[in-house]
Parts: sequence; C-alpha cells; structure tokens
Amino acid sequence: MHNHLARYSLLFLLALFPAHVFSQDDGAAQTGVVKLELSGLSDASGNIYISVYNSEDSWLGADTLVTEKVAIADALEGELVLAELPLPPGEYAISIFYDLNNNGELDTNFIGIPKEPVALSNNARPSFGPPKYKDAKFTLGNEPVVQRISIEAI
Ligand SMILES: [Ca+2]
Repeated sequence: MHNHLARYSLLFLLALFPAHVFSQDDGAAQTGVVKLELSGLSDASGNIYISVYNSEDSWLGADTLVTEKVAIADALEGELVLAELPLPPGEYAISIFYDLNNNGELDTNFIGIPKEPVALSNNARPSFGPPKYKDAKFTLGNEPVVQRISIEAI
C-alpha cells in the first residue's frame, strides 16, 4: 500500500513539471529545426528522400541519422517543396535524391555515380569526385536553419 502511494506521488510530481525541467542541462533534449526549401521539383511527381548525416565517417553511407521520404505532391507550396526536420542542435550535412523511377532507392551506375537527381545542403556541388562532407555541413543551433536547395529534376 505504501509503495503504491509512493509511486502515485512520484507520478503526480512528474505530471506537475514539464519534461524540460528535468532535462534542462541535457543539450540533446533541446530541439532545433532545419527547414528545407527545395526548388526544381514543381513539375515532378513521386517522392524525394532526405538523408541526414552528422559525421564525415557516415557521410553518404547507409548509416543515416535520419531518413525521410517526402511525397512531392503533399509538400509542394508554390514552386517549392517544403520539409521540416526537427533535430537537436549540432552539425549536420544533408543529401537529397529524387526517386525518378520510384523504386525507393538511389539508382547509380556501375561506378557509383547517381543516375537520379541529387542535391546537398548548402547547395554544395562537387566539382570533381564524390561530394565532400565539409562542403555540405552546417551548424544548427536553437534557431531554425533554412536550407534553400535546388534539384534539377531532369
Ligand atoms: Ca530510384
């Protein structure tokens, strides 16, 4: 009986205080937001895939921090496809591809070069060789970060 009472008291106390009071010193619990404004897709249909990375080691690999599929028709506002990614403050780089043939993956040729439209945060464009993490990375704080990125949807 006493145990039950103690448990209910604790639940009651937890309910009184919003969660952030308990995690005030934990930076990871705070959430920022990356707002993506993607141009070049207004005549496209189907889906884009957004991959978020937070390290050079994982960059462009299968080990993404976040992967989000966005239906173009649902996210189109005027000429732009809009997407919001809630993320804790930190350093990120984003890769986006337009799934032209709608098979759920980025098709590449035999040496790994994408055959479907891709774009990166900061609008980074590789001049030679694979795109670099350092060119695409950006810092997110508590304020929203807007990334305006153009995709050439063939
Ligand atoms: Ca594909």
